[in-house]
Amino acid sequence: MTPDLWSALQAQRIETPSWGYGNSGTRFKTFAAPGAARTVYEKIDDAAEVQRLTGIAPSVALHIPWDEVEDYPALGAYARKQGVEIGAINPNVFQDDGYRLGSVCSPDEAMREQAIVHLLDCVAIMKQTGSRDLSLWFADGTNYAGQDDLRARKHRMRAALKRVHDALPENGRMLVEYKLFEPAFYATDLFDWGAAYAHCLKIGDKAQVLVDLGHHAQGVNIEQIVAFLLDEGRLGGFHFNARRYADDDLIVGTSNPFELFCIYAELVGAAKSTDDLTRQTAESVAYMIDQSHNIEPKVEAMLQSVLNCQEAYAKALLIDQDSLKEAQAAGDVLGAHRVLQDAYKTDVRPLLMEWRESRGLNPDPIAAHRASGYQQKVAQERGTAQGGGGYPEKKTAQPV
Ligand code: PSV
Ligand code: MN
Ligand code: MN
Repeated sequence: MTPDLWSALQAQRIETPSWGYGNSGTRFKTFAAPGAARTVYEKIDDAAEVQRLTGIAPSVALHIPWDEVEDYPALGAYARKQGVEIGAINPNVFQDDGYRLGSVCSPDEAMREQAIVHLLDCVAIMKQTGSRDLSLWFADGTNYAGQDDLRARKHRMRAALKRVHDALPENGRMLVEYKLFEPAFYATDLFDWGAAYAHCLKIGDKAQVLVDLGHHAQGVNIEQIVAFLLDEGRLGGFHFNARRYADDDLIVGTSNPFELFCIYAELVGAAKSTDDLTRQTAESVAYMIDQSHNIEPKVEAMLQSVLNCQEAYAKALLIDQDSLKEAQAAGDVLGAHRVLQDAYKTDVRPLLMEWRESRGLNPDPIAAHRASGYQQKVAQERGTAQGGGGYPEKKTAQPV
């Protein structure tokens, strides 16, 4: 293994989401899992278990108010004691009854203000937790043509984003997430990367686009979006997960391993770019998982996701960049493709085992987790909590 490859693996980071450790489900049923985290402290404990075993998941994203506490510096200290940091802050402007017609895009000015106040409260929390990123996802949209004025809603979104942007801390960023549909089924206010990007451009330098792998139409080339945003200096981060149909939030890389590899290939390429903006953008990307589990054991599922990201990244690092450029310049269509395939088809598992051993980690984190008794221990201590903890109401509605 070359020193470059070794240090790149050493520097890889994946942030796990607090909401992935609590009970969550579909709108038909939430299956209560023995040992599922019930509080933000237990979510941090689980995130710390993932970090202990993988060594590349040193932070956990919070969702407010699900993870609300009185004293954030104390929560940060608790997290650090367990071995992780508090990462991105995710506001929640989609669960209050008043948000029936939207939050920052609602036709009701009072609701817009309520949403903006919550977003600003979350900026204040970032300052206490030392978080760099505010991750913004809005459920705003409409269900029927004519329901609301689409241009007026765009203006309301712009005004809200601008206010929040201007309140961000010096080195803070807002990551603007888009999603094709759901819960709105006619129009979503931030419906695709172009809409998010256009807002970011007008709002300011601290606004960047967040790409959630589950938020696109079938067949969309996500790696091309990634390449475009990297080149424009506006790729802020990822929410990694896997999907087959809609926003399935499944374990990363399970149904889309080649897509995940191609995304990492773009990031590796951009990190080597001679263009300063592209390179710096690639270096600042926030790699986060956005996943929620209905039937899977939660910590093990998160481990699997982190490890799949590591494998995809390791493969992308193996791409022979010189041969790739040569084949591309020569117009060698399949030669160039085979350079990618060579890397993709390499079994990197032995290499990653070697890397883990060199860091004093168990070469097989999943087996180590299973053998550790962690799951049995938390099941005993925490019992089987009914209902939420992750997506307490959002994904736990009664069957329709
Ligand atoms: C809803 O689609 C969602 O899954 C978004 O991806 C957010 O990032 C996440 O919930 C947390 O609010
Ligand atoms: Mn997301
Ligand atoms: Mn989502």
